[in-house]
Amino acid sequence: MEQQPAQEKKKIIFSAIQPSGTVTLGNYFGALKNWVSLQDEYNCVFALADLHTITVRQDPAKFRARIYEVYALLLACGIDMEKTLFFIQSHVPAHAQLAWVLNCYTQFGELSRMTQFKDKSAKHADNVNAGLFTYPSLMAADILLYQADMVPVGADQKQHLELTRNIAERFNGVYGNVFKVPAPYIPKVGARVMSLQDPSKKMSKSDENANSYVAVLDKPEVIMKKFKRAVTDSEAKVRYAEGKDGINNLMGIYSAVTGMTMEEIESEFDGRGYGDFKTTVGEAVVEHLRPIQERFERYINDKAYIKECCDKSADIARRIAQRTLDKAMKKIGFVIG
Ligand code: ATP
Ligand code: LTN
Repeated sequence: MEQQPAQEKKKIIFSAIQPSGTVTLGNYFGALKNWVSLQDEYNCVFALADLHTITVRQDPAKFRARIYEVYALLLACGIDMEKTLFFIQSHVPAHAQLAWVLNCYTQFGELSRMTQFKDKSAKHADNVNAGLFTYPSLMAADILLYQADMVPVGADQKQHLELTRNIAERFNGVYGNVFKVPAPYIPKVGARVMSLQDPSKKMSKSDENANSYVAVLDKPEVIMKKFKRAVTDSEAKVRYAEGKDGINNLMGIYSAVTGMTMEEIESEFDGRGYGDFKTTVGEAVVEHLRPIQERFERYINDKAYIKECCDKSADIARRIAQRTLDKAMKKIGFVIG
């Protein structure tokens, strides 16, 4: 048998989150918790995708505060600056530059087929801007600049990743091997958290009804209140079954927090009512989030530290990204200064 090289090179993972609202339990269990667990096995590159966020109009003061908030929260969740590159997208100009280049290798028809574009333009009919339309080329630039092997994304972003692969293959087809073609990363355990008010919809930070989501930074009493108000059904039996979306969702959350299986949860609540169940789930979530909230308080009150983390990681990201940008531009025929 062939011997493995002593130092197998770690694969590169890229992902990003937008500072577009308060981070929810859905973002946490669906994405962030998974990011944290990937940091040992992979070379992780994570970005705060602030350039993407202005495709929807933002209030400047709130936007600025939200960028710091989400950055500090990710550190509090366990993103480790010693292992991982975690930077703010707009601090690395190559993202916008490569996005422009890739726009010229992306077809109008391809962008028109993106379901997120169709959904968001219906939702913000008064502001269907060109950025909303070319959002996927910027996302492709994010990923391709770091030669990422894999990209963990939720179902809603799969189509964008597929387009990224097509753009990369098209570019490579013309100019040779410039970009690594990234694969989707399917997490071993992935939780899809549904809205507490309408469990047929995913929990979403942009939902107008704040009772439909639990924010990672919600105060304990708010979390308890939201769980108490969660929509259930009239059977009054804690069991995982079709047609019991509300209870299934609460069981999913409880399972994500405690690591218990559905069967274990069913037997814990055998003979107990929904009120009791909701209180237990709420308390478990509060306890799970408590250390994250405590760490968040420390980080958010230490702006100097946050700034230092952003600056350091942006320096490194700029170097890596520039290398790929130069390579791509040289191939096209640009004169590199
Ligand atoms: P918006 O409401 O603005 O669309 P969002 O809450 O859906 O925002 P995104 O910023 O689009 O969140 O997603 C960030 C990450 O969180 C993505 O990887 C996405 O797949 C994941 N995610 C978002 N909502 C959920 C959810 N309810 N369950 C599991 N994962 C989720
Ligand atoms: N569009 C993504 C955020 C995002 C992203 C990326 C995810 C921006 N660039 C690159 C993966 C890879 C979202 O809104 N969830």
